[in-house]
Amino acid sequence: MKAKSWRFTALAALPLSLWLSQASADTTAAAPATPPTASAPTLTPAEFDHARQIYFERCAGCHGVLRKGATGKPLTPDITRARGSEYLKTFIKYGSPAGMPNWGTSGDLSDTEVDLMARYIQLDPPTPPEFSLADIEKSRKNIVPVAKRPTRKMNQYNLDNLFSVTLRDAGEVALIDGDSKKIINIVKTGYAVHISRMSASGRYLYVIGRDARLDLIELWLPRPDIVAEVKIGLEARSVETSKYKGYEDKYAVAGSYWPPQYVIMEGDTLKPLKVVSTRGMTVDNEYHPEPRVASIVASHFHPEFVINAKETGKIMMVNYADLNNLKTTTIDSAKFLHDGGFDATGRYFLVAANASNKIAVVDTKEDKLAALVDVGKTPHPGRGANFVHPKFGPVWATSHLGDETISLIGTDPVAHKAQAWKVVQTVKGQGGGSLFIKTHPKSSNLWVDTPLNPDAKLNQSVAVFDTRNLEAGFQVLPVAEWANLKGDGAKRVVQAEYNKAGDEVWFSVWGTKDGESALVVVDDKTRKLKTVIKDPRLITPTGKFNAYNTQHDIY
Ligand code: DHE
Repeated sequence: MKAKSWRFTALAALPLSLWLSQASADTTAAAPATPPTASAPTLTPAEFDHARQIYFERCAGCHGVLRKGATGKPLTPDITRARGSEYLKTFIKYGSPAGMPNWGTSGDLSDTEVDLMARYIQLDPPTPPEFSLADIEKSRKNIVPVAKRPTRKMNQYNLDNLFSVTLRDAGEVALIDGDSKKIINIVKTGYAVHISRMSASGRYLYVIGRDARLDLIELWLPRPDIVAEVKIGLEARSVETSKYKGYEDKYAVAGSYWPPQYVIMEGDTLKPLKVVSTRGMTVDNEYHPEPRVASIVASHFHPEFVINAKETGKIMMVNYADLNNLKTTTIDSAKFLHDGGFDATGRYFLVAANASNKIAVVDTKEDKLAALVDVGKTPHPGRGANFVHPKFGPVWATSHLGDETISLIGTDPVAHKAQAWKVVQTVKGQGGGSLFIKTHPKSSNLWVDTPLNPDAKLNQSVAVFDTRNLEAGFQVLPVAEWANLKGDGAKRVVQAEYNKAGDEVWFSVWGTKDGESALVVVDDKTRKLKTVIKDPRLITPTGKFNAYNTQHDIY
C-alpha cells in the first residue's frame, strides 16, 4: 500500500509541461513505475519528483530515459550504487573532460540538487508511460482549421529569408525577418524547443520541443503564427516533412525519444495517421528497449523518410506512399546515430554514429549503406558542410565534440571515385567541444563553433577556414565580444547559419536564462561584424534555421 501511494504521488505531481500532457492523464495513472528497493538511498516523494524533473531536463538526452547510456555513460543502479554517493556527487558537480558537464560548478544545479541527483540515480529508473495514437490525437489542437487559412501569402515578408530562432529556455521561437533583422513574431512552443524544419513548398514551418510538443506555423498569415499543435510523445528532438514530388506538404513525421517511436501525420493538420515503434535489436543483435529517434530527413529520390534510431544503429527508409501497407527498408549502420545532412547532390545522407566515432553514408536512391567512415572522436556535424575541395572534389565535413579535428569526406563516387566515402583530409580547429560546422555554396568560408569547450576563450569565439586553402589554418573571430553582453555568465557562440543569399552568416551568443543574449551577423566576404541583434525577448537563442536553406537542404 505504501509503495502504491509513493508511486501515484510521484507521477501525479509531475508538471504537465514535461512528460505528460492533459490528454494523457489516464495513461499516467496506468504508468508502471518501479519503487526504490530497500538498499537504495531514500527520497521523499517531493524529492523524487524534483529529481525526475531535473533528470528529464538535464540528463535524459545523453544517458537515456532508462539510463542505458548513449552519448553519456549508462547509469543503471548496478553501476551507480557500486560507485556510491560521494563519487557520483563529485562527478555531477565538477563534470569530466570526456564531456560530462560541470552541473554544480557551472551554477546550473545547487549543492542540494547535486546531492539529490546522486541519490536519485541509484534508484531504479521509473518507466514513463507509453503514448498511443489515441493519446496523440487527444492532445491535438486545430487552432486555425485549414478552411480558415489564407489561400495565398498575406504578408509582405521575404519568407525565403526568414529565420526561425530557437529561444531555448523560454520555450519559444523568434521569427526574424532576415532582410530587416526585425522580429516578426515570438511564438510560444514546447519546452526547450529543439529544431525547426520547413515544408517542401515553404509555406509551413514545424517546430518541435524536447517535451514532444510539435507546432505548425503558417507563414502566409499576415503575421506568421501557430495554426496547429500536437504532442507526439513525452520527449522528442526531430521533425521533417514529405518532400518527394507529388507529396509536397502532405505529411509530417516526428520522432520521439520517449516512447521510442515515430509518428506520421497529415502535414497541414498534424492529425496522427501512423505510429511505429523502434524497439528491437541493435546492429550487434542485442535487444534494446529504448532506441530513440534521432535525426530524420526526407528523401528526394523516393516517397521516403530516412529515420535514424540512435541506440540500435538502424536507419529506416520508411516509404509513405501507402501508410496501411507500410514498406520499410532497414539499413544496419553503427550504434548511437545522432545528427546529419545530405551531400551537395541530395542523394547521399551522412549521419554521425557519434559514440561509435563513425559517419554512416546512406544512398537514398538505392536505399543502401554506401559506407561507414571512421572519423575523429564523437562527430557532431549538425547538418554538416558541403564544398568543393581544390584537390579532392566535392566533400562533406564534420567537426567533433571529442577532439579538435575536422574530417573531410569525399562525396563524389563518379568523378572522384578513389576519394569517395573516405576521409580525404583532416584539419585541426580551435579545440574540442564543437557542435556545428557550416558553409554555403556561394561562400568559401567554413565556420566551426566550439560552444562546449570548457575554455571561455574558445566557447566565446568561432574559427573560420578558407575552403580554397585549408592548410593556411583558421582565423578566430571574437563573436561574443562583438555582442558586448552585460554580466559575466556564459556567452557560448553556437551554430552558424547563412542567409538565403549566402553573403552573411548568423551566430547565436547563448547567454544565461536571466541575462542577456544576442544574435551576431557577420559579413561573409570581409568576416567583419555586420550587426548585433539584441532584444529582451531573445532569451537563450541557440539553433537558427533560414527558411530557404532549410527547405532546400543547403549547407
Ligand atoms: Fe540537439 C539537432 C539531439 C543537445 C541544438 N539535436 C539535433 C538532432 C538531434 C538532437 C537528434 C537532429 C535532429 C534532426 O536533424 O532531425 N541535442 C540532442 C540531444 O539528445 C542532446 C545531446 C541532449 C539533450 O538533452 O537534448 C542535444 N542540441 C543540444 C543542445 O544543448 C543544443 C546545443 C542547444 C539547444 O537548443 O538545446 C542543441 N540540436 C541543436 C540544434 C540542432 C540540433 C541547433 C539542429 C542543427 C541543424 O543545423 O540542423
